[in-house]
Amino acid sequence: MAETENGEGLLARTRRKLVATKERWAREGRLLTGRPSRPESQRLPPGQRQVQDWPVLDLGIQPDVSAERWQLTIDGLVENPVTWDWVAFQAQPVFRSVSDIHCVTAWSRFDNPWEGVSARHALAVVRPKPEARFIVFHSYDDYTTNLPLADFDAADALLAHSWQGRPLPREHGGPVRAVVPKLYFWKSAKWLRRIEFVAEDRRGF
Ligand SMILES: Nc1nc2c(c(=O)[nH]1)N[C@H]1C(S)=C(S)[C@@H](COP(=O)(O)O)O[C@H]1N2
Ligand SMILES: [Mo]
Repeated sequence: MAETENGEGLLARTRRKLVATKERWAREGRLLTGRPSRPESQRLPPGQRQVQDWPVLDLGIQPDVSAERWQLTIDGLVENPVTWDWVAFQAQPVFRSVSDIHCVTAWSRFDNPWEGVSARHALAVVRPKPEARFIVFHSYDDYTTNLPLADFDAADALLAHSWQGRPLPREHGGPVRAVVPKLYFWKSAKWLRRIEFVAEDRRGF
């Protein structure tokens, strides 16, 4: 592989650029909205445009994680850390919910039917310790994002493997992504690999 003068490989350089992009999105998102939560008063928040298609937003790296190779670890400040492979994940109770997507780049998509494992079931399994206040999603493309545990602990939040009755396509985060409808979509990590419970807020993307 081509190396630059300082020995940094092409892949590392690409990744660094992509990470900078994501950090910029996160800053812009904060500027736009002030906070990751979207206003709950109107179905279409101010400045948002409703779309019928489903735009793809990521770093341009869409990791090819087959269901056979995929694993999700839920750990950190929990009583019962778990690692679920595909078979174990599928053995959890089935959960379905329909919710709207709001991206800080100003598009919204209404009525998305999701299927997967509910956030509340995952929480019941791992049992967060009292000092756990935030969670960090870690993804297979090295994306990380942090959110208050209270926002994940919502009746409509889930770890989704299907959308509109079909397996979640790779570009939208398959095999499994987080869906936290209460927050803008950049908090809904695609290609989910790990959910870490932490005491303090941490800068993610
Ligand atoms: N792993 C990972 N998750 C991610 C992202 C990403 O780049 N990597 N982008 C975020 C952003 S900014 C948005 S708007 C949504 C986009 O999801 P979509 O491509 O399925 O529309 O995923 C979020 N989750
Ligand atoms: Mo986004």
